[in-house]
Amino acid sequence: MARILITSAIPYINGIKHLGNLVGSQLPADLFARYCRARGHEVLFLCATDEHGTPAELAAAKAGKPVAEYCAEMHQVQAGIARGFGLSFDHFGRSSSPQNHRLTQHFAGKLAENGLIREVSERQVYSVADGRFLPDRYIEGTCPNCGYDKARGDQCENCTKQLDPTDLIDPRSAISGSTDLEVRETKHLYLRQSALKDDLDRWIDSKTDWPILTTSIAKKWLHDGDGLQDRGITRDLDWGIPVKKGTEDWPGMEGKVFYVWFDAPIEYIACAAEWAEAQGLDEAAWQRWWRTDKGAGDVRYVQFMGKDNVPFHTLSFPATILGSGEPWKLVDHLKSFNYLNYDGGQFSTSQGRGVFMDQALAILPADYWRWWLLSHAPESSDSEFTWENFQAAVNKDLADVLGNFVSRITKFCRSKFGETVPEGGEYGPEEVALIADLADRIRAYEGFMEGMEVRKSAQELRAIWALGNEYLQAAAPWVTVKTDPDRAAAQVRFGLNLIRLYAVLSSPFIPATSAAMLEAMRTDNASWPGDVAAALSALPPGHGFTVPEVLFAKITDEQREEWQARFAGPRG
Ligand code: B3M
Ligand code: ZN
Repeated sequence: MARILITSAIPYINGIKHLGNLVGSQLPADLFARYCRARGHEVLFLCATDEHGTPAELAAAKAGKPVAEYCAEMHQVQAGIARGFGLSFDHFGRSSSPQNHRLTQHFAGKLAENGLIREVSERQVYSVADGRFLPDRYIEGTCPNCGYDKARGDQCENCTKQLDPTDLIDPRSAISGSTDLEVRETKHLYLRQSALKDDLDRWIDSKTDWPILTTSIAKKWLHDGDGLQDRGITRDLDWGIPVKKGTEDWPGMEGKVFYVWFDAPIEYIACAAEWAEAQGLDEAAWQRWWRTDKGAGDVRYVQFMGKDNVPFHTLSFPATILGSGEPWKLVDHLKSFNYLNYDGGQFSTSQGRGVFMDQALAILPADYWRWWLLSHAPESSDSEFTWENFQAAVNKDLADVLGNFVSRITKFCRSKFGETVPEGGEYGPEEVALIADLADRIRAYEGFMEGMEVRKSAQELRAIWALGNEYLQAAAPWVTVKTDPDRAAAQVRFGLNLIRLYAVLSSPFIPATSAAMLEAMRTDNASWPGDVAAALSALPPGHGFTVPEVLFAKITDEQREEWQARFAGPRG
């Protein structure tokens, strides 16, 4: 049994996330967390809302609410939707928590003590029309790196380059659209990332098992152009974590807050502290996950995120940790994703384009979405959601293959043997051969799941389901029963045991359906099939079961067309 710390990138508070956000971090993180728990590992799975910075301020202003109130409400909304999708966080925290305030100020203090912070009098964009400085996201313009004309002041969405607002070409205010911008003096703190370049380089080189997508992005920003640049970690905003040196005031920094990307990853740590508090546990309980001097030396830490978040997790956050000089845990494996596109274009929060998490749950149960999204996860390249593809995958994989198998075997048993696992007969060569095939495939499935190869895991699981259908088709107990009822009894017993096995194996992908399958089999034996032969005798003769409701309804052409039309325009 291992101890595994899992974090998903923490979603911005500024609205409900779309399916592209979900599949890029929270959902695959949940898949992995559920799998690790099913294998008996001790897991701490954390996520939170990212509540600071201009996105929060802008969204609160748009909603006409004070920002603290807006964040508290949206946190509840996002938490409810996460539950709806079966995201099994041990804690869903808030980056605005007191724990994160303390830790963020603590890290800043340590970095200053170690000479890694410099104060910079900087010239910053001031909007005359808006009467304020315009930090990062309040400014839009053309990316100096790739020429994209809607780049934001903090990062270009198109090429992922981290930017400073003054880098933008033809800048304009995102609040008013005004181009009447001036550059004025203001004082800020910079994290001397450049001083940590060699440490970061060595650390990334030691991560030989990281996905290429992850290391290539990290290496690019370490070595391209001017290499790793020092980053401003403070902003002229009202909402955020006040700039302090540990618990002490920071002269000259009054009225300023830390930059959202400085405090957001620290929330991964703070979230563990929030979790401990919510569980009534002490400091040691969360520190054993995060401090290598307090027991976290044997923890494996895995992060999940979209590719645009990789530079912050491979460079900025590790710079904070390394620079503190304290024994905090660094990430061991970083799984990153490309983008999911929507029906010939991009999902877009700002343009309301695509399917959002609440809308998805309103039309179909979570498992339909979980299955499609995970089996089409944008791993090696971007992938695309189309309604045709969604309909085809649900109808084939879930309804025809898995659902149909469960329904056929349980209904047939009920009609011939009643609602108990039938007695009589022994497993023969067909069953023994299938056990061997299943064992091979299950070991392959485990390998893919451990390696976080999401699509390959889904393919393997689908193949495992298909083996059951092929078996049933060949065994044909509805024929056998006429001539050899004992043989038919053994076949049906085998089939019913396969349902339990499938429930266990499928639980990371489709947890609600798995639970329904176990309930129908009237068992809470969800133990992982180390010994496949033994697993297929877990339900003994005479064990009662219930024919379940239809597990997956097929999506009709009318439904598909209706949804296609409903989601064609921007979210209303
Ligand atoms: N909130 C960006 C995003 O949701 C950002 C991630 C923070 S991870 C520490 O994609
Ligand atoms: Zn760009």
